[in-house]
Amino acid sequence: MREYKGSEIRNIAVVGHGASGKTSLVDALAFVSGSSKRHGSVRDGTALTDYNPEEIERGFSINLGPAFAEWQDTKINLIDTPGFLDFQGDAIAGLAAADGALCVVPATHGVETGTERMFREAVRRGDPVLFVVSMMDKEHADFDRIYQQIKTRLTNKVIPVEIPIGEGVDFHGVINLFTKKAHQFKRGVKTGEYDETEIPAEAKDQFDHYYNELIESISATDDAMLEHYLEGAEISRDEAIAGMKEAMKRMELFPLFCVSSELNYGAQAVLSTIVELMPNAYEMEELHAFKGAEGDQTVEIHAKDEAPVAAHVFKTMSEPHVGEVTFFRVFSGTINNGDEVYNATRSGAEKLNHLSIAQGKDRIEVQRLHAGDIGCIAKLRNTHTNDTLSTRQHPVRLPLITFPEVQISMALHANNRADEEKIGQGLHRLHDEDPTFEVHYNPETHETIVSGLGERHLEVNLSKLKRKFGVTAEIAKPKIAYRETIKGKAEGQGRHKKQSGGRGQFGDCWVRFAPQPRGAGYSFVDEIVGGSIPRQYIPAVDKGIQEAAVRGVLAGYPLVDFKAEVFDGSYHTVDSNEMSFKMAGILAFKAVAAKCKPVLLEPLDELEINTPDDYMGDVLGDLSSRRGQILGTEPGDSGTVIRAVVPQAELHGYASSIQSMTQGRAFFKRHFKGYEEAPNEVAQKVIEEHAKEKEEELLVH
Ligand SMILES: Nc1nc2c(ncn2[C@@H]2O[C@H](COP(=O)(O)OP(=O)(O)OP(=O)(O)O)[C@@H](O)[C@H]2O)c(=O)[nH]1
Ligand SMILES: [Mg+2]
Repeated sequence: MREYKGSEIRNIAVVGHGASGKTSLVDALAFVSGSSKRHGSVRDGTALTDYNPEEIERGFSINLGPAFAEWQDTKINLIDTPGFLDFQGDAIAGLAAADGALCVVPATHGVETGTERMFREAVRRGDPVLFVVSMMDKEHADFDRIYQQIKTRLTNKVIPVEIPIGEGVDFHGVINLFTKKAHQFKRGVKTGEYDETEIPAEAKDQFDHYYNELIESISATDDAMLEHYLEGAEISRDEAIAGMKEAMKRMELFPLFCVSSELNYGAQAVLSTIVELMPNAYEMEELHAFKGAEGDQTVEIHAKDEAPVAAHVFKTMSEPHVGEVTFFRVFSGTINNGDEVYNATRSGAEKLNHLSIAQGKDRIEVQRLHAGDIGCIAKLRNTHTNDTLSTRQHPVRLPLITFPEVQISMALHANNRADEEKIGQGLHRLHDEDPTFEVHYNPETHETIVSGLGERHLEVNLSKLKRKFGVTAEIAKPKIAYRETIKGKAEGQGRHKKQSGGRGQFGDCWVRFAPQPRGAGYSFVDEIVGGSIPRQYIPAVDKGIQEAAVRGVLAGYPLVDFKAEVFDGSYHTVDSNEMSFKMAGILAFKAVAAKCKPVLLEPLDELEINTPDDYMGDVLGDLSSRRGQILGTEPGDSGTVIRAVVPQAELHGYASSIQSMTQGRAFFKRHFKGYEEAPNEVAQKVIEEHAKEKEEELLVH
């Protein structure tokens, strides 16, 4: 393969709703260009970019998939992205590595929530977007309907540049409005070959209609051209294309194309359009002027071969036998095979042996990557997603990709206790590979908690854990980390006396407990006067109280936010020791805490929910059925933002329930807010459950 300069490269992320035909389109584009030798299919498990066993088994994309198509002296880097919400992290990462997006909308289902979300994300980044209506060969395919839908639901700046000849089973050609030519595909062959013809007579009216609309739209984005047009002058093809390209960069126009990836119809036209209309990596600089950090200084990053190297890691994937593969986008400088680079994020050197580019699962070694290109490398020592590779002289850190926040959490239990360590390592590796998959240990409930974007996301990670690390685990509803506290004051005695043969044990203390404000924790005050307890034993009383407090008095949960004062006691010159005073502390806790009106505290989360207004009523109603307290509502980007505080115990399954309530259009962030007293009926239930568990434990032992 020859070397490509930034001006000869296009970096394109392929985005859209789940099952919209993205993977099939990438396969078709790479195939018709000749860069991929085989026309793969998602259905057969042979698609170029769905090569992971988890993807083949399920028939949808999970990881972003790298591919390329060499076309018209240009290398088009294609990043296939997953459409399902659960794997959105990789779609965001794919966009971050690209300079523009193909937004795929199926001719049958049209615009869905995933289309909307990814289109908005691309626009938010300032990327030019090209719409592709996919699956034109399918029954009920309807180009016009999809065009209107995109117009009303996504943007009224969408404009067809290509129109189909025939639809559904009759789909057999496309008319390009710029070239004013038709491509009539050869029936019975699936390689996308066509005859270029004049516009067929039966399509003339349709052509005229769309052609005028296109030229009018382009002219409207440029004053000089508009004047020209209004004077009745002919707008040339080159003028129209140049105008379109500029308008796309400013997001004033979004062209629309149509294809059938199954038949490879229309794929060549999409490739040519990417070359012609999408900005190259150098041109993108004016749009995505990048800044990085060198120490505390902000530095500009230029897409220039002679500038210092700065490459951003947008994905890592670990595979058995291969190790970790790191995917990066070169934002500036030139990288040569064998170069040593510096990971400024982790302050470590890395050697780039076997510098490669990826075509699906295959890696092709290259000698050099120029500014603007995308590459990959296996077996780096310590480099992870979101790190920047640069040089020791200019240790730059590029801005981080902001990944979506986790939506659900579950407890993970190893099927086999002996596997626990391996599972821990595996989970951390999976997190490195996918930052939206998080792992932490909850010391209060003694559970390993895995969090992600949805149930499917966690399920897939369990499969990866099994395949890559050979260990199995199950997930279950996580335990709630309740706590206890006291509402009243009381005092009492803890007296420990034991006489068993030789030397005895004796410790005796009087303590007073009082509530402290929420979050204040525990404090201990020594009020002993006159040495009724010798100095050296007082810390033991404190220790005893703290140890007993961990197990609470109501339901076995830690008792928090109280003050303990030790104000009297007695001792024995021979039998007293630290151990006996610790026991006295434990006994004092049990005696006194129970008298201080103990109550159960439950953990609460604060939610920030973004919902389209149509679903406001449902979302609010549901929150109140979950004992939610609404803090306020305000207008948001796409509807209303609701802020609410909801007990964690009521939030299990919230992510899926809000998805189904709002047809996947709402999203939320959730973070721990604090503890509050649980209502009586909730507390009673928890206390009863604890009593039952204890009883069962006693029966077992
Ligand atoms: N008839 C027909 N079927 C298609 C076409 N494109 C895709 N399909 C089928 O539609 C289904 C979904 O296609 P994919 O390419 O996997 O869609 P995707 O957008 O990558 O889906 P996710 O990875 O889940 O986001 C598969 O069964 C494809 O075989 C097409 O042009 N014509
Ligand atoms: Mg896919």
